[in-house]
Amino acid sequence: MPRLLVPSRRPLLLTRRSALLGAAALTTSACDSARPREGFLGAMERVNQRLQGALFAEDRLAPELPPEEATPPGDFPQYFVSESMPLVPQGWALKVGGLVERPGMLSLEDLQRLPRTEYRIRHHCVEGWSAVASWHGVRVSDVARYVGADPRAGYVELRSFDSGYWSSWDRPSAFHAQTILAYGMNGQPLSPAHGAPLRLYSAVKLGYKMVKYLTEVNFLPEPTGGYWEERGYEWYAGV
Ligand SMILES: Nc1nc2c(c(=O)[nH]1)N[C@H]1C(S)=C(S)[C@@H](COP(=O)(O)O)O[C@H]1N2
Ligand SMILES: [Mo]
Repeated sequence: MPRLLVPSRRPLLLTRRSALLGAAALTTSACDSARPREGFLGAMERVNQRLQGALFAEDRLAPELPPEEATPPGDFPQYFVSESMPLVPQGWALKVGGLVERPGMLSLEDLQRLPRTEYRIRHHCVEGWSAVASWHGVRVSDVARYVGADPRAGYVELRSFDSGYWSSWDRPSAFHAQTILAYGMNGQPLSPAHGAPLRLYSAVKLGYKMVKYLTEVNFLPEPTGGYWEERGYEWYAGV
């Protein structure tokens, strides 16, 4: 069972996307889906990926929100599948691999030396809640350039130390200007509840695509699945 801590005062926003994507999810608890498993990238998923991918505008930025819109930090829901708070493994560093010229381990300091990007936007969980915070970190596209990711790597896979949580993304979404490996939230270092030491954050996908507690990023020629994606949730999951 996924954990959703701090359930108080969470805004139940039924957005168009959650109405479309979350119908099944909303009838069950949390991100647990009653939707029959279609298998990863089944026929419907492929059609969906093509349609949504074709509609995706690489240069379109999600509107940034003013500080007044921020959800009080304690009210921002904290959501992870582990039974207890996932704690940072000793000697943590991010493993970067796949089709890259310079595979290897990047420490938090290495990542923090790369250009910093920060924005305040609204988060949309498929379950129906949304919340606003500012996030800072390094763009996936900047990391890709740093390690020399091959243009044939059309997909990016992200893995976590939280009960094997993971996801994979199409390259245009992963390389969007508002998709970052975040090491901070609301001007502070990431808290354990929100994915310390490093998580994915983005303006262009639903919450479950933003892998927290990162351990590994792989630039791959093929899409792989994901934790919720293998449990019936949509793979593309654009907002
Ligand atoms: N490792 C990991 N990442 C995860 C999850 C998780 O359970 N484990 N939950 C996802 C879901 S469903 C959402 S909505 C967001 C929640 O992020 P938050 O806890 O910072 O609000 O994280 C996503 N990333
Ligand atoms: Mo979510």
